[in-house]
Amino acid sequence: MESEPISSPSAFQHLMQAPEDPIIGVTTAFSKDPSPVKLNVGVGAYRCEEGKPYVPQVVREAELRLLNDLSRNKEYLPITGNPQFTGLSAKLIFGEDSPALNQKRVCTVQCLSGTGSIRVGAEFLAKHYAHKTVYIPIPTWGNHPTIFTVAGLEVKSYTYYDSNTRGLDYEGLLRDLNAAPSGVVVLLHACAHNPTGVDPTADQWKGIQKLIRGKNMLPFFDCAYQGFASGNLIKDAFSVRLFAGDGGECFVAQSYAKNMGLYGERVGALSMVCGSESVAKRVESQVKLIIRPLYSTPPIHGAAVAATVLGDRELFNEWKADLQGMADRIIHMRQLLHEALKARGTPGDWSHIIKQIGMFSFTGLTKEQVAFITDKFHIYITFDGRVSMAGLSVKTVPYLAEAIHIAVTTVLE
Ligand code: PLA
Repeated sequence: MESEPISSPSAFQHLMQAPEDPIIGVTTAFSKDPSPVKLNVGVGAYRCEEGKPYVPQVVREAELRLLNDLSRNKEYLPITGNPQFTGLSAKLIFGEDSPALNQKRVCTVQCLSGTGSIRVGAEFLAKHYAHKTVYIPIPTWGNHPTIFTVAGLEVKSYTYYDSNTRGLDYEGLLRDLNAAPSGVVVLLHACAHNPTGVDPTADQWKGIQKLIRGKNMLPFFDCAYQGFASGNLIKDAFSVRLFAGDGGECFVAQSYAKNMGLYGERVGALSMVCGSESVAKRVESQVKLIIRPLYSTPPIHGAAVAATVLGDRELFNEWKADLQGMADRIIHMRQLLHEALKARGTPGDWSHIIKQIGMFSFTGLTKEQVAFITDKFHIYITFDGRVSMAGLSVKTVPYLAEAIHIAVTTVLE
């Protein structure tokens, strides 16, 4: 006979049901939907033309090499991670001939993908930096304010996007950062700004650099899409190299989730460009004290894969070609969606779809229109109207265009 479960009072009775994450929750809802026509363009995850998750061939090759190398073991990595990986990551973002690297002013540590790298950097700043405020763009990736807040920094914002022009509000950005106190931390998206797909031009970056350096602020770059914006790793590192090359200090969080397709492997790095070699050494000793009680040491596998690709000329070249292919496919999806909307005569100017850069299109769809599209068409989009172009294919573009057309023509804004 089965005994009745005993219901005892819980110490957690007072807990409220927490809301789903606005991005990850979209994938959860998508997974539960039984519809055969469902489409997930919420989370930024690259899909191949067949709509399937994509593992680059170089990653498979690197994994095979690692598997066959019987000299490899499973011992703990150092607290700062795989030294081959961190060295190669720093070169990838700062460039082979980077003065900061040559002067040994950079401390790079392996962290848990982009999120973990930003978090470790934020924890470090909350503990050791004189100013406890970070300025983030409006809008920005939804996790940014939370990461900095839980680390103990005060989060303030600066103007970034102009919803009328669907472009950068450069004047607003300069105005807000000018009005901010000297010395504060400023979060910048290195390229392919999420969610807007709007990046400053080279000249605008120089203007931002002048302002930030003039006010002795600390730039903190989130670089989650190197190679995904233009298809070119060097081009996409322009903003970071500009700041790292001017002799000043900056932080850079790198993620290999998107550009190497290593999402769930959690591969990333935090680089702290310091004023001198001796400061960089002390910074490294202190960042270890942050990491050790958090997760002790980072995982081995993903960083070994990335290091194998980055450190082998043949694999590296193959990866570059693959990146170009992924970026080109995304650009093609932009063109197709734009054409499909124009062909339907969908009201509005949709040229921003082809102008925006990177993985996402910030469509301008309202919350209500998104809810309508998800409800009627089983197409999953984040509520801010951001569509992951990397989740589309030649086959699914017309379906999305149709859904957008009907939503825009029937749902009041
Ligand atoms: N920074 C930005 C700007 C991002 O868009 C993301 C991921 C990250 C950092 C962190 O990625 P990582 O920790 O996996 O390296 N943004 C995704 C996924 C792709 C997510 O929200 O977690 C997005 O759909 O916005």
